[in-house]
Amino acid sequence: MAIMHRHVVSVAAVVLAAGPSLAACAGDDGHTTEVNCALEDRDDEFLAGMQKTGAGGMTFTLVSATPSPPARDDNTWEIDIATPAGPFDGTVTVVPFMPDHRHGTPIEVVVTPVAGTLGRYRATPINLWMPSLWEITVRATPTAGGADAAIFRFCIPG
Ligand SMILES: [Cu+2]
Repeated sequence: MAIMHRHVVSVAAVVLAAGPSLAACAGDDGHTTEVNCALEDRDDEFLAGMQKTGAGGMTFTLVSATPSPPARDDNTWEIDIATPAGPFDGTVTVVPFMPDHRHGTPIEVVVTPVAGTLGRYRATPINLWMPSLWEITVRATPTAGGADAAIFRFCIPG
């Protein structure tokens, strides 16, 4: 019961903060029931060092996640990005999105290069504020050439 109550409060807070565009989320997707991630088969199994390859051939390695595995509310990730030619250098964005609810989070993820390790980026806060499936899109745009992206999918229990 305590979990349900806390959840309703957090939904209301975000709806108030973000305006009416998120209002539909609170009523139509069963948020008051507990999310059982064991029943979710679209998510990735988190593993430090897990890697995805974008359509353009860049690799995106989730070097570390804090907390581990990814959990509700604020997360910090370190991501290594490489092109076939070597470590990536350019602009990186990280955007969380809930595909079933069609919304993200009002808190922008700040992405900064990690000093001393070419191609490594720290992303924080990745604010996964609601239980259920999240898609976290990591997009890398080089100073020259085409952008590439990878999507990490995690189910947040609650
Ligand atoms: Cu949602």
